[in-house]
Amino acid sequence: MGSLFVLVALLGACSQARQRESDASAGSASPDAAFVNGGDCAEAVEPGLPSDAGCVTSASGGDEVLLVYALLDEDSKPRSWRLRLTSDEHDIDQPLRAGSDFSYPRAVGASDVDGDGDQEWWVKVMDLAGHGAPWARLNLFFVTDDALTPLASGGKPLAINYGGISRFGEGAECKEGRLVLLRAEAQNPRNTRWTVSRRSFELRTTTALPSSATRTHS
Ligand SMILES: [Ca+2]
Repeated sequence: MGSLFVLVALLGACSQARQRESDASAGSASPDAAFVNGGDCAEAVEPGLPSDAGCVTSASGGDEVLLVYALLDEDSKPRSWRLRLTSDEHDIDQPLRAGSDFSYPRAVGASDVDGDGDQEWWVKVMDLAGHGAPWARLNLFFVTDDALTPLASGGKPLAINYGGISRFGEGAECKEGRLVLLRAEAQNPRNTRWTVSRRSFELRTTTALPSSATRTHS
């Protein structure tokens, strides 16, 4: 149970067949991102971005491209973050309320979570530390009118955690039109007994409604 598993669950199982294998950045953070949390930002080279933009990551799906980028201060550090979605249909550029001095947001990938044929967008909004391993929190953005709107539950963006070590992991999957948040935890020192919890949500446009919660032991 590791981060590879949960990433596959997020970006594989939630994707429809039309997501192209050739989309180099779909399914993962941009491999060429030349910055680290808390570090200096390289200036943006992508066309159409402000002159003070930097720390750019991208994801693509079909003809759509999502950029996550920062507006930089005079020390090449982020002072705010933005999302930009471009395609034949969309030209959206808006604030992204995420990020801190030690946690820089990134574009992660695209998948059609609700099965309506339109892409939704995974964005890492926070880095977490747990069990000595990197952990991350994602939000899922839907394209609504001329905006990117995060999937929400209880009036807040739904936190979708992923990460893992040999005996504990979190992730998500799509199952029968629902988004399911997963957590698995070993119950003995040899990792031969596990408890897996599943919290299932129905998707109503951009609202995630809790529908069931189960816990199984194996
Ligand atoms: Ca969709």
